[in-house]
Amino acid sequence: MTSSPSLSGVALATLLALGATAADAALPQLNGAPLVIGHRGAAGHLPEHTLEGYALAIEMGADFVEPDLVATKDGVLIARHEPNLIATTNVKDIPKFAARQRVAIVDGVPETGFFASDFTLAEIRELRAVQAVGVRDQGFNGRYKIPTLREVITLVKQKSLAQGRTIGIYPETKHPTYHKSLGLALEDRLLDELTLAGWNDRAAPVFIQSFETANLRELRTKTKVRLVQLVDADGLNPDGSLSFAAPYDKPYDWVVAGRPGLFSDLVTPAGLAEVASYADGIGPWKYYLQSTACKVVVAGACADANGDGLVNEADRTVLPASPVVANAHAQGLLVHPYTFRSEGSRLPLEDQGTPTNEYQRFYQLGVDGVFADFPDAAYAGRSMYLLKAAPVTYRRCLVKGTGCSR
Ligand SMILES: [Ca+2]
Repeated sequence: MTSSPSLSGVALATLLALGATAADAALPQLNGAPLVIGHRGAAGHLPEHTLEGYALAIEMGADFVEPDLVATKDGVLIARHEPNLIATTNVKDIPKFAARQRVAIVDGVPETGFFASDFTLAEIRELRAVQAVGVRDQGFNGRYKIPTLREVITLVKQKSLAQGRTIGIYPETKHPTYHKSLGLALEDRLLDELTLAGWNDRAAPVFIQSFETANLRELRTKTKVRLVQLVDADGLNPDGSLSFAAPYDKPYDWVVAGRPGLFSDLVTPAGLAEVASYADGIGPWKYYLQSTACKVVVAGACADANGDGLVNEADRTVLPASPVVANAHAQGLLVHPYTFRSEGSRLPLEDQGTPTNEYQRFYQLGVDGVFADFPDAAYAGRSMYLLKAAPVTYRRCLVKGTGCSR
């Protein structure tokens, strides 16, 4: 199940036996072991938002898989990260769709491409997914279809039965204001699908997430499904402070409503109290919880500290953790940061190119789940964390991936 060489059956049994001699300490999580959330499926391994990617994430131990949602011209919810299909499908290579290319304004930003709302579901069925990240395996391009939300739910239910554990979905309403402006509002469509699945209730294995606030408030009046407020930023400054530039500076509904402020306002104690009035958790960019700073700064920018000729996250050093996890937990809010990626260029110096080190670092901060492009690494990191923190209590979670939450 895991890719970790250190978790062989013998080692696992030995550690479990050792752990059984000591009382388990309580975990810093709000509700049991942290969740492994397959980000866009298993986007590090297979093209994002495909049934094959979601299935792989589940086979790698993911507790939840994450379909981002956009609407087709005929109002069907499909799994895509962007309304613009150009980067994640082969649409630009299909001559019959060439005339569909145009400029659209998404959250105030003009984009050129092919937009889901210009395609019927029947036309979407003709497209195939591609790996959007150039350094990742391009060998699966052109093989897999673009799934509907309904197909994702069907897959997850089949996999839950087959694996004997409950696997959930973590749908994100993408650009809610934009979709409303097109007459393709996502919220009721999503709730209709959840109702059809028997999953429109508090106990459903579902979290709904959004970077906007107004649509979460609207959803709170319509459903008891758990809601998560995403908290974005634009980037990281050399000193580890977050930068804020449009369109990643604030929820787009705030722009429309003329509300001042930044995403960071949502993770102050007052902001968290506000979020707790309509949501069950936050999904912050991980640097809100523990940031990184340049090891060497030259002319106001990060320099190549590790001497590999590149300047990236591996040239940054981990800073002390912020109080955001504790403050969110004090409001009863779950904390599910994003996005964890296994490439060495994405890991700061202290993690030494080993993704399980980063996961353990965040699990030890008390995060309640992680959005992982490589769910196998998130699962392996969780096993290592639980073996140290609570091997007896979470034995079933360690061995079978069940009973991870209390
Ligand atoms: Ca470097």
